[in-house]
Amino acid sequence: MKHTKTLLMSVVLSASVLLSSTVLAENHVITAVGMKYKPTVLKIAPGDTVSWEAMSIHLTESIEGMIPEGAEGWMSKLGESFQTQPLTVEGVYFYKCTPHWGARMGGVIIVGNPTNLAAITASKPKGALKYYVKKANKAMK
Ligand SMILES: [Cu+2]
Repeated sequence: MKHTKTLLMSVVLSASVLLSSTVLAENHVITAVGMKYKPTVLKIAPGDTVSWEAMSIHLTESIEGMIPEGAEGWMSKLGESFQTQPLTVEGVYFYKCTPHWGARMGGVIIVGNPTNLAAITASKPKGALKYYVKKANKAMK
């Protein structure tokens, strides 16, 4: 009897551990407002996903060389309510709305530790990218 109870407890325990790791992965929503993404800087945990809403004339595209090494980039279609795969590689992901990048429409997602931010900052990016790198560093202070 006592053995059965212990066994049951361990089954319940492992089931809840499994469940919590699934439940803890969150989706975070970024909304296009005018020519801006809100929030502009988003901090999430590894394994979380991000989606974009109110995209009407916008899209989201990760910027080549501006995401962590080994991470997969993305590119949505114009107007699409896009959702990323779980972002499992820690670091900083810069993205842009390609048609409105000239108007600086973009943002930054920080997944866990910003492993690649120092190197990106040291590369002295220009223009809109410089603006978002500054924002990312500010968010980490
Ligand atoms: Cu746009």
